[in-house]
Amino acid sequence: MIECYTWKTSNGRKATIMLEECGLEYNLHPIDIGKDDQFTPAFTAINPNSKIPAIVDAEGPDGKPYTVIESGAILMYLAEKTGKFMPSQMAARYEVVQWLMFQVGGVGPMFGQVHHFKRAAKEKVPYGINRYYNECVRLYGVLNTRLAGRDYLAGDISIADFATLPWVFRHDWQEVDLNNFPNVKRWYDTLMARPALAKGMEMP
Ligand SMILES: N[C@@H](CCC(=O)N[C@@H](CS)C(=O)NCC(=O)O)C(=O)O
Repeated sequence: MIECYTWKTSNGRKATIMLEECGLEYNLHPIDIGKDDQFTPAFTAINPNSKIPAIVDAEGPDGKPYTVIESGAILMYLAEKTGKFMPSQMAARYEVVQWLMFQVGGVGPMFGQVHHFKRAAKEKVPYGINRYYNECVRLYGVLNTRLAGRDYLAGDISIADFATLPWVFRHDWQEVDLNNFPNVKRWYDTLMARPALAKGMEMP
């Protein structure tokens, strides 16, 4: 059994999407980051970085409980555990890893800053809003080009798609019109129509 500590955020949803898509059994532990649950001693014992998501796999690699923090690492761990959503052939696998890293190092942090400056910041900071919004729109353009003539980001559907989807889900928060990125929109609609993925989005 897997214990999943998460909340209804873009990073948090990656874990439940993957658990649902893999058909794994798990117990959901909501960590309400709005109420600072991430700073409790019980949770920091699991993730000393005080961020969701995190999982604890009772049947880890050596048959012992194993903790995984960082959403990208959780996706890779579950892909390796199940043999799903990441190819074994090296070139294909690294294509998935590249687009996973593109999300973890680019889409996540930049889109996250757009959310902050447009929605959360107590003062309106035009420099911050413009800087991150422009980078966000640029990244949508990269995704749109990548998805031209492709169903998914890297070969078959993979953890790269599961990592990116919950960030694109917030296009309204980013004030980005998906109609301006038709390949992203097609990809987004295809993924959102998957029952397991939709359940993973709802779970936290
Ligand atoms: N690099 C981390 C980032 C995780 C992260 O930023 N999680 C946010 C929610 S999306 C969080 O826990 N925020 C609570 C806080 O910063 O106090 C990952 O990918 O798992």
